[in-house]
Amino acid sequence: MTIAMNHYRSLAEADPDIYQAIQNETRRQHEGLELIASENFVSEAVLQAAGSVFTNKYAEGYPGKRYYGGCEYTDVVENLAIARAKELFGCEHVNVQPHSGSQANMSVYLSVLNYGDTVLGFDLSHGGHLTHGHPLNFSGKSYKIVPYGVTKEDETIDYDEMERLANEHKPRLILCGASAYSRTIDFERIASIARSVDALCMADIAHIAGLVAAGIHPSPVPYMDFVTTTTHKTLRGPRSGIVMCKEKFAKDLDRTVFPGVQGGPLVHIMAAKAVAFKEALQPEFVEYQKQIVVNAKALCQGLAEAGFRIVSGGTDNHVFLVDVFSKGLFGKDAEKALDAAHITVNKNSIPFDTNPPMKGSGIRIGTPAVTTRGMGEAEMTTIASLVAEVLSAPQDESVRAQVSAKVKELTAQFPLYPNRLSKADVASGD
Ligand code: DSN
Repeated sequence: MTIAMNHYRSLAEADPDIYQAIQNETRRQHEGLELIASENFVSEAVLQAAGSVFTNKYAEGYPGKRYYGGCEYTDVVENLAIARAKELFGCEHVNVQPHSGSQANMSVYLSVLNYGDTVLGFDLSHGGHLTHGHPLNFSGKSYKIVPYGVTKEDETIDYDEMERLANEHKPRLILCGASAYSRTIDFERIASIARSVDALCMADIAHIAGLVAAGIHPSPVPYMDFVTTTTHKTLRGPRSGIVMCKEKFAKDLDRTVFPGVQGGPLVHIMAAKAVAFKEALQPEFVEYQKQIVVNAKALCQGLAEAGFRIVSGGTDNHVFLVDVFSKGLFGKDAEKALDAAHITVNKNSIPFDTNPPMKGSGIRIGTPAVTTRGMGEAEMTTIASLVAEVLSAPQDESVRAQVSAKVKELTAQFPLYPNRLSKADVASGD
């Protein structure tokens, strides 16, 4: 009896340490300015689905073909996630089981490549991703990676060089997509380069998936053999991934995701993905994505006016890189100073960086999270001046304290998770 009773205690009662950490994190998210380009704030509905009893369920297999009983409601969830993702992106086939973007990418590679095959991938130090061939990642260890990058002149993707490399190396796969690239990607051109050398092509749209879904960035889906994405960045779903592909690759892809790469899917997270896809199909989502870009341009312009060099001179999407080393600062120190003022960014290498990645010459700034809170261009101008104030005196604790107070004032006007926040306030004793 006691065992069963204890099982249903609230988190606050059962584990005050973890409860307190969650409350503190709720407050941290509310009180700070979140400018990490890959982060966002999911809706209450997505949070509820992610925290649901589906976490209890094993469901290896696919709808209608499971290795476990009791999957009737899991099938409802997975079928809805599939149908909604197809409607959202207009893809022929989608697998909604990958736990993450890395596993989504791994599933594509393992379904069409042999170890040692040649792959063209966007250089991490020019804005690419770890799983697109970094030497320390499984991708770089498993395949012969030929990196392409951006031009020195305008810091945009060097498509001519990509074409030259494709002709020289005859890759089996050309990868595109980025983690720190602020310009529109010409997916059609990349796919045509791939076709010209008989290579397959894959776009990883983790960062821009929301923009693509809303029609703000051209979609790679008509052109690419595979499109992968995480679901938690601009798409504003739970932390997870999906893979889309042309029908002819569907069977191999599904077999690679399960049982090739993963065991049981995270059904609670598939449920949360389904909820996020439904949200992304609403007209408000298009408005939200438009505002993300308007905000990024405004914030970028504010920082340029404050004298910072912006990589490639601006942004077409949700993210941009600020070359803080042009003002004598390492990205690492800029990140630390801003963190102390409750403005969260991440240090980032810039193309042709002369500093090591752990120091970095840049910081990466993105607007998905602040836009979710309802902030607009006026707030972006304010944020630009707050960032500039901190970075003009990065060691000055009084500046940090002043900016921190202004950040708190600003964020108080845009409450985040109000239902959860009041509990967080009570828990902190404020
Ligand atoms: N680590 C992610 C980012 O911050 O962009 C990419 O997976």
